[in-house]
Amino acid sequence: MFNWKKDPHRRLNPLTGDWVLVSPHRTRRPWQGQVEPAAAPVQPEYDPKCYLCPGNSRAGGKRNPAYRSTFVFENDFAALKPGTPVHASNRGGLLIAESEPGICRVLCFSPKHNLTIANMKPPDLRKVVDAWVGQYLDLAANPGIGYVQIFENRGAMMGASNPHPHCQIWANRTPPNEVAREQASQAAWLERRGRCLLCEYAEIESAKGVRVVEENPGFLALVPFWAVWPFEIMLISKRHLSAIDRLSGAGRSQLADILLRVTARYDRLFQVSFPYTMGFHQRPTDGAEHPEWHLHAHFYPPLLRSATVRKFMVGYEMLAAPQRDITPEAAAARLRAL
Ligand code: H2U
Ligand code: ZN
Repeated sequence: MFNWKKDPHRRLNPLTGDWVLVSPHRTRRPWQGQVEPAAAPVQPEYDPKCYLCPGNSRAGGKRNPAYRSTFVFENDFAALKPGTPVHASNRGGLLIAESEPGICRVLCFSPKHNLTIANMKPPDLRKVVDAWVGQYLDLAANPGIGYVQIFENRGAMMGASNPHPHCQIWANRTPPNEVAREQASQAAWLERRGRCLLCEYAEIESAKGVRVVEENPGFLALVPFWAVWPFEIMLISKRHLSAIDRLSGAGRSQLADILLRVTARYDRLFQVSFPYTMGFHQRPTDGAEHPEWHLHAHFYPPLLRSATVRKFMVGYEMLAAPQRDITPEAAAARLRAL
């Protein structure tokens, strides 16, 4: 008899079409590999050397205003530039390239250098949600922008260049790979079943409850059935909304609330400020209605079994398929129990 808790199996991610290998019996193997530094140093509320603190000079030479809430600026080292000349080339169907215009911004969540989402006040985090909506709409109004990716790299382990609470916004012409794959899956599902993929998925998870970690009237936070990262979490809007601009005032506060709950749980898991990459997936900004799109966010945290042992995506994962040991159900149970 097949046992989900013990027997190796693979699970399908219906959003991307990828399979993940689940090997629950491997959790007991010893670890003699790399160990991460235990805890980041305690930060001051204001750091005179921080590029993002109010009133300080940035690396590009510009000076930040004495901001008191959120603050947005154009990334001084933008990966995408608005005036990129048009170009497309194709050699034999193998060497294919095209120019990619876009805009990159940085959004500081708070003037306080030592905060993280997990310890912000709900009304202050609501202002961050309002800023995300404002940026989404502002960038969407640009006819050259087809997709707006909002993401936060939290913690040095995830490559964040600075502990000051902030996120990045990269907006470009073409929906990027992950978004394009999710869009194709959601569109095909809607076409085939006449319903939204994530609406149906959220119903299944709500009814079962085994992978749900947190919820409020607007959002469900769960470890997806197909999670790759050990403590991966997906936030799903309970209502069918294509993007954050469709959230009501209450919906924006519910988003702030679920973000606080999830990040606070993460911080309690290994008693450290939990590193992760988080970002929203939502309706492309090409002007179409996109009924297939269902607003959601992914949290991809690297920690595996303690504050100092992280998951590496190498070896089999680079060459073949992602793999996990602890089951998504076990991960959800641990997060729920905190
Ligand atoms: P990350 O911590 O996720 O790397 O985001 C910080 C961004 O801030 C990064 O993209 C930008 C970097 O280019 N930045 C500036 O635009 N100006 C600065 O003075 C420092 C950092
Ligand atoms: Zn700072």
